[in-house]
Order: sequence, then C-alpha cells, then structure tokens
Amino acid sequence: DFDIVALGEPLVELNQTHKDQLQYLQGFGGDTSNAVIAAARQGARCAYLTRVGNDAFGKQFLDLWNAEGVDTSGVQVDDDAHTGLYFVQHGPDGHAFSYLRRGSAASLMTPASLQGGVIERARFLHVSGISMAISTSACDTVFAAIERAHAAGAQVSLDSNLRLRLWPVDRARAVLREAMRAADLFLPSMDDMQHLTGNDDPERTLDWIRDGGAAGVVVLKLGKDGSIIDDGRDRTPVAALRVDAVDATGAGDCFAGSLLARRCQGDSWEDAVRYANAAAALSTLGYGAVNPLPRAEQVWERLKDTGA
Ligand code: KDG
Repeated sequence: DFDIVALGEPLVELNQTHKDQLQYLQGFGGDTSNAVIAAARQGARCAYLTRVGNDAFGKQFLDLWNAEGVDTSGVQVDDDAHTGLYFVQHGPDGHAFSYLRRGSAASLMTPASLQGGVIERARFLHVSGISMAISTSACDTVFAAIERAHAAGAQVSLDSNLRLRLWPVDRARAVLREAMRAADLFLPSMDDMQHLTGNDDPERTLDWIRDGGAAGVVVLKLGKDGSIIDDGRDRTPVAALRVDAVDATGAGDCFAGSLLARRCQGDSWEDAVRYANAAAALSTLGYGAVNPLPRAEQVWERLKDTGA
C-alpha cells in the first residue's frame, strides 16, 4: 500500500546555471513528480500516475522514479506523443519557466488512464492546478481520480500551483474552486491566490477559501513569511526558515511532499508544517527541482540547528 499517490505531468528540466551564459543543466521537474520524490526522500511509500513518451526522456523518468523508490506500475508509455520539457531561466525577479509541452503524453491522459487500482491503495492522492491545466482530458482525469480516492477512503491533497500560461484565469479560478471544495487538504500560495482573488491579505484570502466551500485543512503559503494553518477552527501561523536561496524551483512541491510524508508518519499539522518549511528551504540551496530535494537526515539536522 501507498502513503501518497500523485497524479500529473513530469517535465524534463533544462536549468540555466549562470545568469549571463546560455548553459543549461539537465534535470527533472514537473510539480507532482517533484512532490512525490520529495515525499519518498522523507521515507513515505509513494506511487506516481502519469503518461510519458516512448522516448529517451520518458525512460529517464522511469529510471528516476525507480531509483527513488516511487512505484511506476500506473505510469503509461505513449508511442505517439513526447515527454514534456521546460527551461528555467534566472533573472533579478527570480526564476522564469519556458515550456515545450503542448501535446505531451501526459496531456493526453484520460480517466481511462487510471488503471491498476493504485489510487485505491493510497492514504493520500496528491494533485495540483498544473495537473488540471495541461488539458481538459487531464482535468477530467484529476476529477475522476478524486472521486476514486474518496470512494476508497483516501484523502485528497491539492496544491494550487497556478500557471497562467497554461489556462485563462477565469477557468483556473472556476476549476480550482471546484477542486478545492473536494480536497481534504488545500495548499494554496499567497501569490496564486492574489491572482485568483485580487487581494493580498492572508486573512481575507482564507475567508475567500472558506466562503468558497473548502471544508478541509488549508495551509496558506506566504513564502518568506512562512505559512498559516487553518484547520476549520483555528488559524495558526508557522514561521519560515531563512536561507540564501540559489534556485527556488520546486520548493513548493518539496513542501507538499514533505508535509504529506510527515502527516503519514503521525505528526500534528504544526509539526508537519514546520518540518515541510525546513525541507522546502533546503531544496532551494541547489539548482533544479529534484536534485537538491533533501533527505530526512538533512532536514532533522537543520531543525536541530535552528532549535525549531
Ligand atoms: O513547481 C516547480 C514546477 O513548476 C516545475 O518543476 C515545472 O511542473 C512544472 C510546471 O508545470 O511549471
């Protein structure tokens, strides 16, 4: 059985490692894949659901998940479509992504892609705004997966991960609202919510989420200001860890995966969020989404150092 099963699109990553040079380091990305690898590195039993191309990149991903101990029995290989790709460029305002993904194998997922009973064996199903934005059939697949998870007694975790290059803001708002109502755990970032609601006040944002019908636990991520846990009764702020970030790509995914892993290991929400904050901070110390994802020993070491 699995602690966490994630569903979405993996993307091969080409990451610019020197601001003024056209040199790119190949790595791996894709928000939900990053999250499930982060969870596996914290000791969770994980599986990933997606569709990759029958190409060198699809093969590299299968090798990566196998090496990380992430189950791939629900991964489909498509002979006619490619594995997606993105570039990360670093500038004065942080990182920016360029995508080559339209028509990718993952975007061709349909509810019929959900074979193998993998979701039925999970404690958490993890999905994101990106999983739903890549195509309408992938969006249908996410909602079908949510239904199956709930029917089997699993909990659903949703990261907002808003990417406005993938879908118009009005559709993003409507679909994310629908998914947020179905989620047992909703992980929005303040930046994403600001685009969806037009306001930048955390309390009003949490009110908007509750008024919109979200009934589960909400963890609002405030970047360097930490996060707020709203369990439906209380709102509890948790401070962030300060680090000198090199590349924040995948930090939110590391937060999600680490939080779910620690919940599966019995942590309270506050302890799990504190742990996830530390893991996410450590993941920004190297280039790329996957390579710098820390392992449990490093996170505990860091928490011990800060006395948190
Ligand atoms: O959170 C990091 C991801 O955004 C990155 O790995 C690429 O999945 C990606 C996307 O669609 O932006």
